[in-house]
Amino acid sequence: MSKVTTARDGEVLIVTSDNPPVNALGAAVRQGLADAMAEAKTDPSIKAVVVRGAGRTFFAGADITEFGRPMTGPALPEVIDAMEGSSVPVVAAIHGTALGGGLEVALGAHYRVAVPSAKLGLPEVELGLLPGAGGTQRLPRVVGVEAALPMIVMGDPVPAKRALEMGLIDRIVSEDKLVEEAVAFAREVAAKGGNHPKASERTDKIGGTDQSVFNQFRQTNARRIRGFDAPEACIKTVEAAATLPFAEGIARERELFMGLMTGDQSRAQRHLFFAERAANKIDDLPADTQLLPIKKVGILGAGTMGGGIAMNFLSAGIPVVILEREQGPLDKGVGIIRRNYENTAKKGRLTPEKVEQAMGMLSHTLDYGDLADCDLVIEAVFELMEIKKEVFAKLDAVVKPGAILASNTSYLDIDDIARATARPESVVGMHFFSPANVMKLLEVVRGARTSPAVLATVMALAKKINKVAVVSGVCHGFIGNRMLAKRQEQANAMLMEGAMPWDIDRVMTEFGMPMGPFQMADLAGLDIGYSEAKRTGSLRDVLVESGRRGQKTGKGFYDYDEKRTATPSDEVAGHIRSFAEKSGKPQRTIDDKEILERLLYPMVNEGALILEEGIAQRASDIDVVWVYGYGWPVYRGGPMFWADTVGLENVVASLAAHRELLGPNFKLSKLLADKAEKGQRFNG
Ligand code: 3H9
Repeated sequence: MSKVTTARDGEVLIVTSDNPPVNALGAAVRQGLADAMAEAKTDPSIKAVVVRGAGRTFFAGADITEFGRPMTGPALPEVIDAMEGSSVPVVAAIHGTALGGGLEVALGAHYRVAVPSAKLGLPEVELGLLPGAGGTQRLPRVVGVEAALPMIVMGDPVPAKRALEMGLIDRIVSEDKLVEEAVAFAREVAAKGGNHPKASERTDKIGGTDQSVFNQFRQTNARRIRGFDAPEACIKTVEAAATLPFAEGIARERELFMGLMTGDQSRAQRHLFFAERAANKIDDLPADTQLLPIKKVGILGAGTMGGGIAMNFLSAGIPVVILEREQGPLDKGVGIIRRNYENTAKKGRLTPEKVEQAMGMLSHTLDYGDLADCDLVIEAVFELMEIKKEVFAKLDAVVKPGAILASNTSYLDIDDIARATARPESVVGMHFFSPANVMKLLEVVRGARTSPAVLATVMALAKKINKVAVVSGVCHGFIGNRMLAKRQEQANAMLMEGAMPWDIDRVMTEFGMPMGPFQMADLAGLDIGYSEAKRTGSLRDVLVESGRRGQKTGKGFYDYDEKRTATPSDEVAGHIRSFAEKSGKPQRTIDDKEILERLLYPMVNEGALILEEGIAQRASDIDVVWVYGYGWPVYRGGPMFWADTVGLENVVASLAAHRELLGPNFKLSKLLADKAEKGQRFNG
């Protein structure tokens, strides 16, 4: 059946696209729209056209799966031009999300109506692109440059109400009467006659644009767009809209769009779009797996981690009971949760009612018995196997049968923990990343006996609390921390060969990471895991013992001023030189290229081992872990995708060249070596 059908309501032609799940504008849809416009042109009895989407949404954009492949069918800009050129009025009837090419279609229509719940946006920038079907030229003409910039450059969508205020839509219609009211609107405008507004011909909102707007926008958003190519290209197209005739602006849009489309950044960002969605799928779960109801969640530990975890559920409307051992820490933890919500409200991102709503769903206790009726309990207690086992045995005794018992451990063996219970099938790892109410990643650790229902439930729950979940098998540190350890090993090794922490951190931040390994250590605190009993006299021990415990003490690997600005420390440099001397390693200047390769290629190799061992389901899952859990630059697509772009043969050659320096435990992944030899990639 055709993806686009037409029907008549009197003199109005109703054009309906039905391309589930999101009405992407693939070749067949574009052809169908073009045919419908031809029908309207040739049939004089048609006095107006309404374009709409069947199912859950208006068009959510171009079909991203077609990108990078040869084009078939009419191009989207041609279809949109045909709509705008129609002599009878065209009305876009919007519900769901009019995104990207979808909003560009709507901008090609002469009029737009939307239901109150609709959202409109141009998110192409998140795919490393810019709107390439006239959106960069039409949107500023319809809403003005200042309103268009955040939509095009940051990809911020707007709800229907705001769209009406800014002139992006002409009318809000009833939620359940979209078609009827759109048809009535079409009749109204057809009856009025005259010229119907064409976005491409409007100049009323862009004439006399103050050029300083663009630089101001660049400055305000400098931090968010650092390293990305697409935002600057987006700004340039809006500048073109404000200064050039429409046709020249379109030519500029096309040129910049093609540049981005064929570049590595957009390829990386498109990869992540599909990687994120693939990560939520578990290949070997039976399709008919039933989800368990999660109506109440228990959290053990009201510290930073427990509190952050609790907030995820509260914000999603799921009641939480939080347990601590003593009243003091419990009160403190609950107080911090409230303060976090209130701070968000102060910034205008939450209403005071929502704060009270969330806090109203939080109860707290010192008594394990109060967890009995929870459907899921997550422990966030001290990271020590003995303690975890004790806690799980207790939970197993009091929490109702069938309830899920989850551990937030970042390293420990989930199977070992599960053995402390009589319900290993209900035990799973839920590894949140700090701050847990902010970071998007959730590593879901699948134990040997975790049941399909438990896994599927936790994956679905992750979506509900707005996390990106990735499944990991059991191993020390799971996917993320196991790879991180390899980077840290090399960072430490290079200190003994002549590099300084600031050299290493700089290479990482220039690569696009939010911070390097030593900046990260200072932030976390150098004394994490330090105890006098376990001291080995390492560099880290010496720094801790000289009061350098990290940012919180104003000094760690770096010295910090009161604004927490870091400067390299002479004292630390002195300690490092004396350790390096004692190590007997030859001292040399290590260039940036070697630093980068030695930090990141062993991580890629570890990722390959993780795949080989079946710990991760797919290479793209590893990419998702690193982007959402560790701030790997989105425009580099994650470590495995990045390794593909570098060329796996180059990764293997560099690992071989540095073999001696990688330490006695280094093991080259067979998978990596094989793929390199065959000229293959991890991703596709
Ligand atoms: C563009 O328009 C370029 C133009 O300017 C120029 C052209 C010349 N294409 O996210 P979900 C799939 S660029 C193909 O889980 P939700 C998705 O992979 C585009 N497939 O649902 C998934 O498949 P699967 C600009 C797409 O309800 C399924 O649909 N537009 C597309 O959580 C369900 O998706 C965008 O960037 C697509 N465009 O969220 C919007 N979109 O089931 C991208 C989705 O096999 N899309 N799929 O895993 C979204 O933001 C969300 O999907 C949306 C729904 C909000 C629409």
